[in-house]
Amino acid sequence: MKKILLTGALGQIGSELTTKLRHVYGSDNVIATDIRETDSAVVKNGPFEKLDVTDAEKMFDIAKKNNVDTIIHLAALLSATAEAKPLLAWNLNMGGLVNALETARELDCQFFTPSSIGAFGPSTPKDSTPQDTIMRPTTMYGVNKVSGELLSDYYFNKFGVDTRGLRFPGLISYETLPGGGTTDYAVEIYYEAIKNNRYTSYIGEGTHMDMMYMPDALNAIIDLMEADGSKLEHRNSFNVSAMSVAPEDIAKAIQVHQPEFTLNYEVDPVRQSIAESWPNAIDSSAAMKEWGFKAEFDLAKMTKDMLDTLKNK
Ligand code: VAH
Repeated sequence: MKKILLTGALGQIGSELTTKLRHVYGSDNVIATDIRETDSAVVKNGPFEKLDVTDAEKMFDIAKKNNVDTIIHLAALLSATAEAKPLLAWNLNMGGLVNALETARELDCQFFTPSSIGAFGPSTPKDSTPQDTIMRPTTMYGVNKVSGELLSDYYFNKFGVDTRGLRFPGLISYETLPGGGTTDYAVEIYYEAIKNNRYTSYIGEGTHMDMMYMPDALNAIIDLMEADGSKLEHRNSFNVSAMSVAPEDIAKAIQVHQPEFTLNYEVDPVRQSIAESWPNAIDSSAAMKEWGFKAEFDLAKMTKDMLDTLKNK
């Protein structure tokens, strides 16, 4: 990666990945784009352009003008929003992806887009979910993600585009709040712990999902993109996870620091049913074997860092 075009740069992953990539590759070598513009560091600290990813011509023009060699395509609607607006999700998630893949093909760029544990469905083995297994998601987001994996593999096999992807778990971070996800509760709980020392979870007790702290997610993207492609047996997309937790597990980790913290539940049936269609815990061994994936943060270490940082924020 030398010159990178990033879409969805103001989102939960994009806002931190843009800053990290600018540190690693140089600010002028990371062109951040998003459909909106704010006065954030992403916009102020390096090249930024407004881009609606359904505008193929503008995406191509920005990529060509900046002579990029890498496209990191993050712009997408997340699971809960996609379930509420399925046709918009299909048009944006798939239309944007096709435009990004076509731009990568025409300009010979390396390509990354995230998949998700949402690409799995109720018939997928729920524990130690294998890298290669049945994938019949029952959500629009899952249909988008599994289609995106197949399309990205197609562009590699048919056109030789160096496509790579990660099936992300829920991502926990303190810079930018996620929007419209099913796992957002795992971010909200830390903000509420600081503000009110209590949280009401919309995901029910005992509902396990894979999670990962944002620093590990950012390192995984860079490590995968810098990995020797000849050693990759898989491409789109690798299972990666750092922990499998239920809401009560996070609450217990918070109570180590805030013993009075309380958790209660008001389950949202839509997001609960999405969560229940996903695995409890996936197997990351292919990523570990093929490009050395390793998560540094477990639940205890992440919780301490989240609480310490949010207290000072
Ligand atoms: C969502 N945060 O909740 C995203 C992610 C695995 C979950 O894909 O939709």
